[in-house]
Amino acid sequence: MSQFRALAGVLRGGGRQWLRGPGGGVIHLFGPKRCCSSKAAVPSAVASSSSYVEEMYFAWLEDHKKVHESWDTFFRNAQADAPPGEADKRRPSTLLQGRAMSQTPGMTQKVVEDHLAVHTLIRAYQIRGHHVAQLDPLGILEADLDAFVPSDLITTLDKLGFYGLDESDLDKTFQLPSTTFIGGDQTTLPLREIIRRLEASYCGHIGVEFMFINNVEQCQWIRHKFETPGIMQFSNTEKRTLLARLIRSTRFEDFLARKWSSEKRFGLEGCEVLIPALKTIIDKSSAAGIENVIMGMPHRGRLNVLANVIRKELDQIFCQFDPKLEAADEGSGDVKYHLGMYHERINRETDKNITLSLMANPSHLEAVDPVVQGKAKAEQFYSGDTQGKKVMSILIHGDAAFAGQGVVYETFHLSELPSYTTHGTIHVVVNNQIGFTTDPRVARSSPYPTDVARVVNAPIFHVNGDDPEAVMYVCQVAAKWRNTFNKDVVIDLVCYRRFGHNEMDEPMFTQPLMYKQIRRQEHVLKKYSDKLIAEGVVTLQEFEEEVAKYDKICEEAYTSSKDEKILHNRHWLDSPWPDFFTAEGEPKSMSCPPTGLDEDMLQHIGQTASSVPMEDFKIHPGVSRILRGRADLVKKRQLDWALGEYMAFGSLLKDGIHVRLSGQDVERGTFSHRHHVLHDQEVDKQTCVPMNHLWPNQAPYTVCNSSLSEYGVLGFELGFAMASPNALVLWEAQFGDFHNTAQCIIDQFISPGQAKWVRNNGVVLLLPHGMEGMGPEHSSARPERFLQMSKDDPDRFPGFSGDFEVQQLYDCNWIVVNCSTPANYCHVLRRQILLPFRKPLIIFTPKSLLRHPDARSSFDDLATDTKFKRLIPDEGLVSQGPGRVKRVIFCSGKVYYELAKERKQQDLERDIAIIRLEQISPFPFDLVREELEKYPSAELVWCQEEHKNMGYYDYVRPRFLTVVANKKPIWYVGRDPAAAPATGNKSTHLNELKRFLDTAFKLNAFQGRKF
Ligand SMILES: Cc1ncc(C[n+]2csc(CCOP(=O)(O)OP(=O)(O)O)c2C)c(N)n1
Ligand SMILES: [Mg+2]
Repeated sequence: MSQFRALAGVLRGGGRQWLRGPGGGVIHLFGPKRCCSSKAAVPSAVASSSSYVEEMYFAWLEDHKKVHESWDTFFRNAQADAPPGEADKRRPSTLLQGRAMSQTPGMTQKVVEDHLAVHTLIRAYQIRGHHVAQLDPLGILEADLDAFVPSDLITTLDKLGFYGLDESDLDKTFQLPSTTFIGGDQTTLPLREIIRRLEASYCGHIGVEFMFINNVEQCQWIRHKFETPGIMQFSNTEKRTLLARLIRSTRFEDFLARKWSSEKRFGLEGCEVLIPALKTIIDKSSAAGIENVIMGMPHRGRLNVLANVIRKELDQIFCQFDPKLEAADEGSGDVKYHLGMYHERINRETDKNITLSLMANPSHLEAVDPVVQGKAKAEQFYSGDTQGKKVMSILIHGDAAFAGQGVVYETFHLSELPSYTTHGTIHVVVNNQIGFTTDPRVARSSPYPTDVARVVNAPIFHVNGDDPEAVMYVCQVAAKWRNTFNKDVVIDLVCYRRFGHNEMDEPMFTQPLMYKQIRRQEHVLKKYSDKLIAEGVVTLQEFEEEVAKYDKICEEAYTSSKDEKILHNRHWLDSPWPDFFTAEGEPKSMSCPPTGLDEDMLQHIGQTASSVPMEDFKIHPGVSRILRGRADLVKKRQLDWALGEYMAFGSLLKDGIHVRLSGQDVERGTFSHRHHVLHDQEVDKQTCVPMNHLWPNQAPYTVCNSSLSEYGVLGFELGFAMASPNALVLWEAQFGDFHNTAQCIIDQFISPGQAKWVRNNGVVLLLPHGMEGMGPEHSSARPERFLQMSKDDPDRFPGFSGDFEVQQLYDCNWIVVNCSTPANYCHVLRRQILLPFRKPLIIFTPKSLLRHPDARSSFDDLATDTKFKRLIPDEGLVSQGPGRVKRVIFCSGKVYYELAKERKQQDLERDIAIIRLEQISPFPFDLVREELEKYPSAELVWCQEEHKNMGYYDYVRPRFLTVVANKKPIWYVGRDPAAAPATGNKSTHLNELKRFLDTAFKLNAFQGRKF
């Protein structure tokens, strides 16, 4: 780098010389105007010589005076020499071939070559300049992990030889290509100046990585923003604002450190510039029309962002440090640097209203990324912001996490998908060049932590965090980029971490040299205030007054925080639903209306589901057959699974409830049963979604095939469901087995979300589940895992007054169901919306039952006064003599049909009752008790098709025992314990099934056994 700086001096010196053209005169080929027009953009800087000559030729054709007289002579000669008829042709290649060159061979060749060399050199800086940019404030590490200097950057004079140039060429003047803006309004520059300006644009405190972008207009836009001479200018007012923001950022951390020296806060020291950076992004976005910004960020600097960007009241933040304060409202709460926030205010710079929210997040780094995107998408959707002009998202990342966590990649891949795009996210990486104790050289294989963003052609602006003005500039450009192209952009704030990972950590154990340098490092606030004082922008006194003013604000807030008697978790909500709850944030009732539907509605939805509501639309004969099958069912007043789902969605849409179904291949349905999107067989991309043709003024139905991601997409849908309670948002796994690649979203957000962050979320997970001999990875949605995380007490019969069902649902953390009939599936989806609160709903959905002739419901099961059955009693022959029943088998899901068939075959329909548990959690204690009272002398069996250590058994067993007060055993019938969820061998599968069905109906199977 020092070599490089020395060279800069050499380049700046030297007298003026001009490069002579072929005729000996000064080359002056083009007019002054260079713009982003497509014409200007056509030739690339490393074009072949013919394209360069073409560029000049076309200029010459426009006006002979536009090019140097030597080129004028050259083209005149060539034209005169051309055979009749060729001289007028617009392509000069034939014209020039051989003949023209021979007119002025040596000179022309040299001019062309030197110009090409300079073009190539300019392009080299545009591509690789960032590798030598001065990005590290500490000056010890290379931001790209590599001290290697690209051989095509002129960091020493001898490297001019790479281009066939030498020192003597430095003062020659070169025509600038249309792919650079370094000339400003000059079209030619001496090579010395070209290199100097390229260095200033690409090798200073900003490193711009963008040449991989495959869109010429976008590249030109960026070049213009970073190459135009003098473009990075700030007024004194802007500089003072920047200083004031830096003061707040710095003094906030100082204040916390002073008051709570032994508390973890994951301070921002070393990257204080993050606060003015975010504020600049928000100011510029607000000026561009953005009204709502949704942000996600990790631990580092979060309290500072809450205080100084979102503007959470300081006393509310400070009281989070008081260990004695108890929470006033529900939930277990979360640590202070995870809490979310929502705030509407006036943006001081633009005087416009702006809503800022910071999403609550778990410790799991980057997990919040897709959640933020989902919420942003929903806010855009509900405000009719189809282009992302009003709502945008900002994601803040740590360098190690951004490079290491796969969900970052999954989230990037959603960024341009029609049903998932948020029309451009601004990513800010707090690149403190360390992850906890790990050096970046062992934390990633890519040069920069930001390389993952290249997959979506997002420009990446690396910037030295100790140059606040450079940071501001980059943020302005990023905001303009996002609001111009509606595409993602990344700002890599290269900074350092002044202390340990948290305030208790000793960084010298692992990074001794880095931390010796950090100790010597002057604070950015000191550097910048000195600079502004030296420039006369502020006086020392003004600076000190500004500092004192903010310190006073902090002190006063600290004093008032002492008056707080109680913590309000609700004050930290990132997504309030004011109209859905009472003013106190409570549900407006504690009951749920019946979820049935009237006959007309069932008929109408059924008919739409069986038809193609568009003219001249040719569907596939196979789909025709399916629709005809549906029509037949509707005529018979029957429902299969697909129709049950149709009834739920269609009826909710009528009531203005938006329904969004997302997941892999959901439009058709993995099992080809759904067909919510019809494809015209003759017109490409012509589709029809009958669900959107149901009612006038209905709510929109969104059904969207997702990318092949679980973690990213489930996170996204969870975020989507946060924006409004008036939407049914469903994510379907291709097979339930695959949900575990999204386990983090389930464990960290869905199960404990309300407890940690007091927010409701009604997201629905559809998880195809069932042992059908398909092997270990297409069988189990792992019910045991969901049930283990359900919080209802196994040992206590809940003593609710009022509506038991609703109270119990209100009390739980999520609802887990396995419906055995289409009608019950429809009811549970409708109940999800008709409830006066929202809880996540996990549904184990069937595969073979989708088409099972017995797994059908009648319209009567959906009649107006019907509702979801948490448990389906046995209404068959056993009901004629319940006292005589010898065994009651409880089960859930598809196994019911296997049990019922076997019982019939064995003629045991009067002796054995089969009862279906449809809602497994919260456990329907009340209904189970009712059932058990019906069959006083029967023995109790739990039967499941899953292995004993899986499925529902561990969950239901203690709860059954609670119902019977431990006076009776509940025997297990099902597969033996196993490591894999299912066998891959079909005959083993069938043998297992036969074995446990035999046990289920062997009346003496448990005789003599102790419990
Ligand atoms: C998914 C996940 N894995 C591991 C951790 C533990 N952890 C907490 S902070 C941290 C380092 C993060 O480094 P970086 O992303 O650079 O952020 P910084 O702390 O440097 O700001 C790690 C590994 C975590 N929180 N989440
Ligand atoms: Mg880091």
